[in-house]
Amino acid sequence: MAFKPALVIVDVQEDFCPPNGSLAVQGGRDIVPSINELLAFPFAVKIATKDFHPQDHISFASNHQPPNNKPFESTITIQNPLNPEETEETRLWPDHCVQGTKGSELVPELDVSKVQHIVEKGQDKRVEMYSAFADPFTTNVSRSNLAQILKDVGITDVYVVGLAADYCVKFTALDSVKEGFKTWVVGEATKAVDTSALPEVHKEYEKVGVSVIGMGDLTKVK
Ligand code: VGL
Ligand code: ZN
Repeated sequence: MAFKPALVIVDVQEDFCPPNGSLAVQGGRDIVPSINELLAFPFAVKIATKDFHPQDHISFASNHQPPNNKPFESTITIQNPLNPEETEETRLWPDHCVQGTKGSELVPELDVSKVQHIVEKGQDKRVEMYSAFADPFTTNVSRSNLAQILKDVGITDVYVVGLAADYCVKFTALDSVKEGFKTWVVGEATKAVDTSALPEVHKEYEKVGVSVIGMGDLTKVK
């Protein structure tokens, strides 16, 4: 198959960026110049994703009872709504990226004029969905149209950038492999909630064949 690359820009939204984001990732805004550089490259398709939650989303600490409702600290067990025997342990967060709020907007520095599709995710209040493709349950409860967009264009290779490296970027890259795409993460165009988690993330990438590359390693695309 001929090389046909896509750029997937994950969740570069106000709530994930300093100074005012409710779930600000340190240095989150600093990756935007690199992403804009990538947006000038001839990818076959360029997509931006948005975490896009209802106010009553299960991942918000504010929707749970004390004492197990501390943002960044508490974890809860989520049951697959379609199969109660399947469960998932997940972390609680401050309210973030609520549909219709300023915090849910893509940051204005991002050159969205070069993006062809905006994919929203995380709308189902019952499940956490870090991946821009689907929630983590075996019988997916919620799927976005991302896989369909990429398959319709005949994409072979997916380049993932954005926020956050240890959550939505990670799970989007891992699902991209599952969907059959050769998958690359541009390290300089991501930032992590917890930098100390990155060695473990990179090990998971190695296991499934995701390659972490630098801005200088995109000669195939250019
Ligand atoms: C994300 C935490 C909660 C992300 C989304 O975009 O990485 N992290 N929701
Ligand atoms: Zn979220």
